[in-house]
Amino acid sequence: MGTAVSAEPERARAEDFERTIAADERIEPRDWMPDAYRATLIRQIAQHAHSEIIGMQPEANWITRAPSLRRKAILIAKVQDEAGHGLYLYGAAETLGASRAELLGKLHTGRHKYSSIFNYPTLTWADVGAIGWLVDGAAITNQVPLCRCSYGPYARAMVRICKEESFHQRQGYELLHTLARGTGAQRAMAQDAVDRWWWPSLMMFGPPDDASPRTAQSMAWKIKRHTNDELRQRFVDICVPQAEALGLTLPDRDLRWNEERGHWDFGAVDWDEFRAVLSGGGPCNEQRLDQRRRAHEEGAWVREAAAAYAAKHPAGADR
Ligand code: FAQ
Repeated sequence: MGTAVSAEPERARAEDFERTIAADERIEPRDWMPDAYRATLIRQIAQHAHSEIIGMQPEANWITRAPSLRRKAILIAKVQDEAGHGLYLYGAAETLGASRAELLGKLHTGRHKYSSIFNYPTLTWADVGAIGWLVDGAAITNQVPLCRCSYGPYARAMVRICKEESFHQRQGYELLHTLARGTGAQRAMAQDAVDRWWWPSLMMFGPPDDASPRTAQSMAWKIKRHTNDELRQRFVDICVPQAEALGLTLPDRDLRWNEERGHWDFGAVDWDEFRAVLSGGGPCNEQRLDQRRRAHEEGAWVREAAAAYAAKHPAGADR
């Protein structure tokens, strides 16, 4: 009897959840949700937030060496935007009951992943352009569908993030466009950057569909709207004509228009490299995490001062 009484509201709440998902409406923080849905969102949003703040490092490497004041100002603004994206995303994860301190702890101890792409080095100024064009381009392709994610706070954070990412993508494209029309050495630098960033950008979409353990359930919950391979293909289709317009080549001999499919065929991604980077063996994994931990430790006094200020001035007290 006792079980029947407590199981009934539980079943009704689960049905309500399923109805909301089926109707393409949003789940909000106070709504009931299955534990696994909550855990999946915390995992994905946290990995995304970590990627934004770790992703500040490769580009920040070029702030002091940007070739003009205008380029420096643009780059500083972009890197600041990435910090803001991290903030919105940690905020969205907090609505699910995961504190920022706990999530950062998991990043710093290697228990949480961040995007594989940020474990590659930025060797030349052209890398800033290649990151904007390809990495932000891949991020937008992946993230625009997340604006329709079933979890309200994540979907709303993504709307603003995508607007900013689209500005980032254009600045990268414009930077490469300038280099591609510059001296022979500048053109060669742009081409070299595209050669190095192309394949890692394709890896950003995650493993192929037949090796992606999370996709089926995340699509059933309408967290993901497309599979990893669908989005990877969309990205390739967008990039090929853009590369042509830039006058740069993509480093893939198998790129060929497939009339029947209406898409570009492309070569095999090196999934061994992807797995190696994910398990800590990329060129910069160690450097990125060391730098992140150091920044966190050096920022301790700022967090303490902010907490002391907040304790003295409770929200709304001075209004
Ligand atoms: N790197 O079954 P799936 C940016 C993990 S933001 C590392 O396919 P899922 C902006 C995956 O988490 C870039 N790990 O998993 C910017 C899972 O791990 P787990 C970040 C990866 O979740 C630009 C396991 O492999 N964007 O760039 C990667 O359904 C410039 C199995 O994979 C987001 O996070 C990878 N590439 O699909 C900032 C977008 N791929 O937890 C600065 C939101 C997969 O089971 C400068 N996230 N994994 O141990 C997503 O859309 C999804 O989580 C996917 C993966 C598509 C990344």
